[in-house]
Amino acid sequence: MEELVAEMRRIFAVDDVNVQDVEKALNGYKSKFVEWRKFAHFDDRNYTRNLVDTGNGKYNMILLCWGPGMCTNIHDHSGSHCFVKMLQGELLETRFSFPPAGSEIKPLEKKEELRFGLNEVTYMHDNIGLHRMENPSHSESAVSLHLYCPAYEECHLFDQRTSQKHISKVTFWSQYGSLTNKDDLPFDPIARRMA
Ligand code: CSS
Ligand code: FE2
Repeated sequence: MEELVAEMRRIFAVDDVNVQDVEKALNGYKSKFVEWRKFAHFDDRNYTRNLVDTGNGKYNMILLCWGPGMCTNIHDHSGSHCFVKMLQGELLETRFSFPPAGSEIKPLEKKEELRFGLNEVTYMHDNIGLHRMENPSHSESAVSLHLYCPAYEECHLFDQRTSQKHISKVTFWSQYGSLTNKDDLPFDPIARRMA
């Protein structure tokens, strides 16, 4: 994991990110529990985001911990590249078309469903569309490593039935292995809604 972070910092030292280089580095990493367990903090109510590295301001590397059945709302990625590497368990991704700006009230168009298992890597971008990620297991947890570049603090959540959107803040359950002070997390239950 430390080597992976060092490799990412090398890749991102240049100005233009090469998506293939990032995918190759993530594919090359084989998940080892002892290497990432210090970042893996679960919550009973929601999936959690645990900040691993900010890459000198070039990206956010985040470990996501998913209890059985937990899922995101349908969301965009604020124009950033989004890479996902599976470290444990399985995730189901449902992709939707990005609705045109100022679009009328109608359901989002579902495009495809994809499943990712241990050590698999996937890539997402607003150019491809929107997605929902979920842990489809009723009994097993899942852990995934996400890399977003550039890092972003807000994204949009979309209502599947109406295509209407609203802004949501990206908050961290822990940072560099230490739990975030709960006073620093938004109290507003709407702001706490996860992407
Ligand atoms: N972007 C989502 C995770 S799925 S890529 C989030 O930050 O909650
Ligand atoms: Fe996402």
